[in-house]
Amino acid sequence: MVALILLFFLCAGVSGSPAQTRLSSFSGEYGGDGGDYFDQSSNQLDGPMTALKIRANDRYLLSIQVRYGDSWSITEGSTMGSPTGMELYHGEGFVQVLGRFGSYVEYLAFRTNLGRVFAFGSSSGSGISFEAEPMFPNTVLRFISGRSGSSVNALGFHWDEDQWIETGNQSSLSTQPSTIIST
Ligand code: MMA
Repeated sequence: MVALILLFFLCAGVSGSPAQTRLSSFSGEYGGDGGDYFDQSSNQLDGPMTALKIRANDRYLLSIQVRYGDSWSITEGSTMGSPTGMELYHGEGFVQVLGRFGSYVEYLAFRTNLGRVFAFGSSSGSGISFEAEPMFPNTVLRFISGRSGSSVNALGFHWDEDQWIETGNQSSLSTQPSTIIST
């Protein structure tokens, strides 16, 4: 009987918490199946995304490196030549990624909750276009996964809450197309 009562409370504890909503979602994977799989989920422990460094040639992305809090991830792809970078403000996060891919990731344009857009790679080409957005409002890009070798074969985008992000006005911003800043 004691065991039954215990079981009841255990089950109630698991199923009776409707307030605990899931806010994470995934977009992707966009790209080809070459290279090796990588996953930066554990980099989230260093903090939210704060900066990007990307290398690209005139056809596709050669590398991607992400800063989480104050710590840079390892470089996925090639480390030859100099990357182009961008930094987020405190309280700013990515709310949309537009891109194009074939066997490699060819183009990426990151849009933030403040409406800023940062584009990398060649904006024209024959690849397949994609538009990645979080499923839940007021969530942002928390980490990436994908496939890489000597270049960036594929990317996936993992969205979730970020305690530092200003919430409440994301939907009004997300309908506004913004200028693409070429890098
Ligand atoms: C390597 C290898 C491939 C991958 C390319 C581009 C040069 O080959 O990892 O599988 O497609 O790099 O990343």
